[in-house]
Amino acid sequence: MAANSTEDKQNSGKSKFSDPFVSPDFYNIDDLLTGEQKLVRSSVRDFVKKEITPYIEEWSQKARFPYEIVKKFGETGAFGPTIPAEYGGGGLDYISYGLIMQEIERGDSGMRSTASVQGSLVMYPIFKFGSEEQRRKYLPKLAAGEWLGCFGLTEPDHGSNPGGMLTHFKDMGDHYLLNGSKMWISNAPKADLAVVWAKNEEGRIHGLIVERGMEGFSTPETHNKWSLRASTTGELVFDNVKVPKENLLPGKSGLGAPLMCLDSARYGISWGALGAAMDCYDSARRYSLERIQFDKPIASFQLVQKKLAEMLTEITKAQLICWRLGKLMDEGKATTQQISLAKRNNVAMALDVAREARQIHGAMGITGDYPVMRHMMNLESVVTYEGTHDIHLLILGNEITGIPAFK
Ligand code: TGC
Ligand code: FAD
Repeated sequence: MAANSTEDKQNSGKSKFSDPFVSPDFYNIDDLLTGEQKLVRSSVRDFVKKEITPYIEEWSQKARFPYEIVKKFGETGAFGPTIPAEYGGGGLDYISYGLIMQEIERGDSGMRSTASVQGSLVMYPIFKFGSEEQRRKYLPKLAAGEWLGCFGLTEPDHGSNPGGMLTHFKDMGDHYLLNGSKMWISNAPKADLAVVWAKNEEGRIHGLIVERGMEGFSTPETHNKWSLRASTTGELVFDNVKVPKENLLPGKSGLGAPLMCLDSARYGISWGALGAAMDCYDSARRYSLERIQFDKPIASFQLVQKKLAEMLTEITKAQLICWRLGKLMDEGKATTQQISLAKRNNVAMALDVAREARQIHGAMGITGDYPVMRHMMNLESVVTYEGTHDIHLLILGNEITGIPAFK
């Protein structure tokens, strides 16, 4: 192993990167949080400062998914925070869940992807639609990070329109026979199991738990991404896979089942994007005070102040959206459309903040010495996955007018 590599630094516990992040809180939103929520946030913030920020640039530059983070996420309670403790989850409220996603994505969107897929897209459907046996078999191991899961909805020819999926299964009497493929699946190459959405012979969508090692099931990795480089992405290929009947999720069928999971994940992304924006803003603020041009810190120029003031304004608005949406989630009142508004607004806001922050850093902004370019590239995936920016606009358009404009 080359001297000074990430592995060396991890082993010695040292890194050249320090993490001076200070969280913006212009409207005293902390006053709205409970003691427990603040405790959860500070413990995850400490975790990110110790386990993610010192290494993330190198993982991203080398496109390395740090598999060892899975167990560490389990130990820190990042997987399934809202799942009841009897199944290994955190038994926490939705604002705590949001704060966990905010802190992790402050570190990196790809790391948040790993955690939100495991919690919202794998543990949630098993908890919500699974049998008691399935809950007891899978949830504690997923919560602890002993197993990693993935969620297979998107197909090569069906992204925004998952209802058109071709992956299907046949009832063979004592098992199901699964055929088809999924694409762009986060965690897939390293996953121990996949929650897969497929049509039965009547064309009805069901969730199936497919385990690594089942004959005919493979997970080829997707290479050459410019975004989410520390997250692992792949395909799911099913070639006459015999799936035991007890692996079908019995609690709900139809497209509404995966869309319910997406509500939970999109909610987490709203908070996560906020974390990425906060990191970019904080880096730009500090850099602008230190960088001297024309004998003055660049922070003294009105155009730089305009950028910073607008970033802080948008971050503050997004913080208020997240907090209110979290309350609605906890009361069981949040609608899909409210979640769409938050995901769409906050991810677009974070992308704008990242691009402005990149400009404030000048040439330094394109290097891995600062986190902004990495966040910016990551957010190009976040604005597309879990429903593109325009699909969320159409979800809102449908809500406002009652007219679906998807088709
Ligand atoms: P539509 O006709 O609107 O709905 C079909 C059925 O589903 C019901 N439904 C819901 N049920 C529960 N919860 C929800 N949120 C629901 N939304 C809809 C609906 O009532 C209907 O039920 P029924 O009984 O009448 O059949 O469906 P549509 O085919 O017109 O599609 C609507 C559309 C386009 C909004 C939807 O398909 C969509 O959201 N498309 C975007 C696809 C998407 O977001 N994919 C994400 C894949 S996973 C991912 O990206 C993970 S990235 C993870 C990471 O790394 O962090
Ligand atoms: P398309 O649906 O082909 O859309 C292309 C363009 O057309 C977009 O701009 C879109 O807004 C626009 N468009 C499409 N339909 C309409 C319309 N009706 N009206 C107007 N414009 C429209 N999926 C999973 O199932 N599991 C995962 O874990 C997962 N992880 C991912 C990780 C990464 C890094 C990425 C990039 C994607 C991941 N996805 C995952 C897939 C993701 O959800 C899809 O990419 C997304 O839903 C969009 O589908 P698409 O890429 O096929 O784009």
